[in-house]
Amino acid sequence: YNWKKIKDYTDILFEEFEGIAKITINRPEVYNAFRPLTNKEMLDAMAICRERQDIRVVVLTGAGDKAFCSGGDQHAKGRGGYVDADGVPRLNVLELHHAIRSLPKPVIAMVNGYSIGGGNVLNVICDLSIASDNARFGQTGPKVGSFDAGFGSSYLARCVGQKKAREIWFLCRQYTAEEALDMGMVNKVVPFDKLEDEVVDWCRTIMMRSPLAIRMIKRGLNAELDGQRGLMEFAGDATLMYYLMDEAQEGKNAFLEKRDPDFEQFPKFP
Ligand code: 2NE
Repeated sequence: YNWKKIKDYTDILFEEFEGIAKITINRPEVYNAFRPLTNKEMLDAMAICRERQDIRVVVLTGAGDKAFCSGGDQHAKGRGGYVDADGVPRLNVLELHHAIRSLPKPVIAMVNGYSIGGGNVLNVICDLSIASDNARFGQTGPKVGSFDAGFGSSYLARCVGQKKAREIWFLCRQYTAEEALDMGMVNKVVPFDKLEDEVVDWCRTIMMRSPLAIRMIKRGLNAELDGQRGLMEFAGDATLMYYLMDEAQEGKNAFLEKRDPDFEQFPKFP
């Protein structure tokens, strides 16, 4: 595939091909663990994906054949969070969780190896997950002094069920790609050398579907878990669609023309 660079970063690669944006965590020496800078760069890339109308699907992956992402970089973990050059402890991966859920376009995890700790939380939060047969999944928090009781637990439980989610977090074991498939943590498993082909194929199929319909489905599925914030985003898109209608234009025009609006002319559906 003819991936073209969108922007230069330190910790990630950001490329595009035929409407697909690919964000690759590029820290193979630490199995693609993230530090605050990595998350800051992924957030910047996600913001570009949101703005650019020609980007229809986003793929998240890791560099190399060993790991998708091994979670927070343990070398950067200080007191109170992960620490970069500025010395401030942060947990800004949570902002990335929100960006993935809030992006009105599908985000697909292309899981090319270990999907561990906060890395597996990213896999879980993506809308769809396609894994290579060498991938291994698991949470490590209670073993290494961490936990994600947010989407990393609640949405995981929506995917695999409450009992399995508790097992995954309480025991901190690893699971094969086939086990992850069986429990609903990924959508499909393919041989490693077919992984990108499969993901591009899924992206191409999605891009033949109605973007607005997919956007509303994502909003609706999110809203169930996201409470008032989810409803706000669902409602925001309802407003977007209302603004596309003559009825909304009439209200604005009447104000600007200093007359009463004529809403009688519009259909009232049963
Ligand atoms: C991923 C795993 C299971 C791989 O094991 P193995 O034996 O195949 O490889 P190895 O030798 O452990 O790792 C290869 C290199 O990558 C580094 C290692 O230190 C090693 O480097 P060298 O010693 O050869 O120089 N590496 C791997 N993961 C790293 C990490 N997360 N940070 C820094 N360096 C890392 C095995 O490596 C593993 O279990 N990794 C740790 C996974 C982990 O516990 N992640 C953090 C969980 S907490 C978290 O992510 C989190 C959260 O729970 C809530 C909010 C935010 C974050």
